[in-house]
This record gives sequence, C-alpha cells and structure tokens, in this order.
Amino acid sequence: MGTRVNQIGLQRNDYKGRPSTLCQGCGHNSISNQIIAVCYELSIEPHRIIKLSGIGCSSKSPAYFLGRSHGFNALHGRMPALATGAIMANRDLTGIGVSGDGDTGSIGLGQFKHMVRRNVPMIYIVENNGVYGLTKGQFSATADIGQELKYAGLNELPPIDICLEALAADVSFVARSFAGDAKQVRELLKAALSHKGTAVLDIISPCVTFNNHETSTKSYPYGKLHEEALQDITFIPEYDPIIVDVHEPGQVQAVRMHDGSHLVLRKLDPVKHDPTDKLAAFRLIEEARIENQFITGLIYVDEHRPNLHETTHLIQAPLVHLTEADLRPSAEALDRVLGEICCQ
Ligand SMILES: Cc1ncc(C[n+]2csc(CCOP(=O)(O)OP(=O)(O)O)c2C)c(N)n1
Ligand code: SF4
Ligand SMILES: [Mg+2]
Repeated sequence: MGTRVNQIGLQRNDYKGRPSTLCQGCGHNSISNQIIAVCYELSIEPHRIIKLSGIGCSSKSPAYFLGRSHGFNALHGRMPALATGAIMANRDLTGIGVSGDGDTGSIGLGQFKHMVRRNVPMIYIVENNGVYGLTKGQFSATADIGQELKYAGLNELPPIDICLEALAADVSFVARSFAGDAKQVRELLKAALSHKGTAVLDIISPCVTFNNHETSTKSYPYGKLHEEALQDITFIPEYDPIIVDVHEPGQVQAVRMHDGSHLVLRKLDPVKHDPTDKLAAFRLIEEARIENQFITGLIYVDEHRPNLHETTHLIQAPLVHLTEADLRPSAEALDRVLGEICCQ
C-alpha cells in the first residue's frame, strides 16, 4: 500500500503539491485532486507540464498539485497572454491553465477569447463558482440573474456563459462539468490532455463559503440534483486497444484524438448530442439556458482546426532550445537584407 508506481516509476504522492489552504469542501480542491489522479494515471512526466493561473482562490490552486512542474501565477485575467508566450517559447510543454469565473469571465474575457481564437495548445480550466471567492463573495460575470446573496445583494445582470463565449471564439474543444462528478472531470481532463489545441473545461466548482445555497446554480445541492450528463465518457489512451461495445447502435460515438487516443461517448437519453456538430453545440447551450438545465459533458470538439504552432508555422524544435548560433543570421543573409532595404 502507498508504494504503487506508474509506468515512469512515480507514486501518486509525487504528483501532489503543497497542502491546500483553501476552505475545506471547496470545489477547487476536488478539481486539483482529479488533476493529480489523471497525471499519475497517464504517467505524465511532471517536468513536461507548466501550470498557469491568474488571481483568485482558483488561481491559487496550482500550488496544491504537481509540485514538480513548472508554474507561473500571472496578474488577474492575464494568464492567457502569458500562457501563449510560454507555450510558443517551448512547444514541448503541456500547459494546464487554471482560472476562475471572475478571472476569465470578468477581467480576463478579452484575453481568454484571443487565446481560444489562436487555438493555443493547452488545457484551460475555469473553476466556475459564480462569485469572486478570494475577495469575499461579490457576484462574478457568471452569477445567476435575480440571485440574492447575504452580502452581495441582488444581481440584476444576465450571466456570461463561458462555453458559449468559447464557441463564439471558434474553440476546438469545450466541455462543461461539475466538481462533484469526479469521474467525468477525470475523463474530460484526459481527453483535454490529448487534444491538439485549446481545450476549455468550464467546471462548476462550488464556493462553500459564499455561494453554496441550493438556489444557486453553482452550488453542490443544485449540481447534485440537476446535473444532466450528455454522455458517459471513457478515455482510451493510444496504447490501449479500442474495444467499443456497440450494444445500442447510434448511441455510442468514438472520437479519435490527434495522438491516436480515443474518446468513447455513450450518449445518455433523452439528450442525443453530436459533439462534432458546432451548430448543435450552440443550440444545446442556448436551449439549456432557456430550460434552466445543467448539462455536462463534451459539448464540442474539432481535432482538425490548426493550432498556434501550425498557424504561426513554427519550427519543430522548441524555440527555447535554439542556441545563439542558430539564431544569428549569417553575414551573407545580413548583406542581402541590407541590400534589399537600400534598394527600396
Ligand atoms: C487587477 C486586479 N483587479 C482586482 C483584483 C481583486 N481580485 C482578486 S481575486 C478577484 C476575483 C477572483 O474571482 P474568481 O476568478 O472567480 O476566483 P475565485 O476566488 O472565485 O476562485 C478579484 C476581483 C486584483 N487582484 N487585481
Ligand atoms: S472562499 Fe470559496 S472559492 Fe475561496 S477557498 Fe473558500 S470555498 Fe473556495
Ligand atoms: Mg469565482
């Protein structure tokens, strides 16, 4: 017991970070635990990961997982720009961004949309609790309209939907989940790690201190009572054989990820959503909003959209490994450029 190791000889404890200082029961702690479990299970080398975050309780959480990985805690809402730069400089790194609904939906919305638009290869998690937890519970941009909180008062503004914003920015992978549904969070994380572009995970992650009333759509009681999963999701790594039991034809859909792994989606009644159909994804989110439904699962995936490295025509070698000799132009090349300028 306790000494089991994965394929690269690491124990689960090797994927942990510092002890959490977040409130006990906070949804963000549960998501950190799933990140630890998935990285251990998939035998990911910790030094290949870079954790990125902004400001908030959610953005503090990378300190509590993957203590042997790289990390950068950016300014409030500015993580996407930093992540874009870091991943451009070293394409060998796997980026795991952790943000909050305030960090992404309020101050950082512009940055978020441009990162999605560029299809920066990374996971982008929004730990969505409908409030600014760190600054004591003000409404965030994802708070429910008409909601009343003891200290924040009445929220009269309509919520921003993170998944809808991501879709509108041409996202290539977007899913919604619930911190109380550990298995679904894990399978979506695995799929997101295999995706070649930006994978947005909007995870409802209750703030037990400021927004856990059953009337709030971001609470544990609401989530447990109302979650409607679109699919039963199983991630199959590329080294495992894909055996799909097609018991009910039309109910099972296998999505091949670019690295050869597969995502097997067993569609659950009554919703039969095709996550490769973008218009259906828009409709699904809008209908769920009108009907007050809390749908979770894979909303949209497109494994063909070019990512940042492809659209910028980056060389295969990580830029960070290039030496001065690689970067310095030859005397002939300089002469040519100077000649071209002089002749204009
Ligand atoms: C530029 C700037 N503006 C405002 C703040 C104050 N501030 C700190 S965290 C935060 C909101 C965090 O909310 P969210 O991203 O939802 O994270 P949570 O704490 O709920 O996980 C705000 C407004 C700040 N640190 N920097
Ligand atoms: S204040 Fe809310 S979001 Fe922050 S740690 Fe506590 S429960 Fe989590
Ligand atoms: Mg929040």
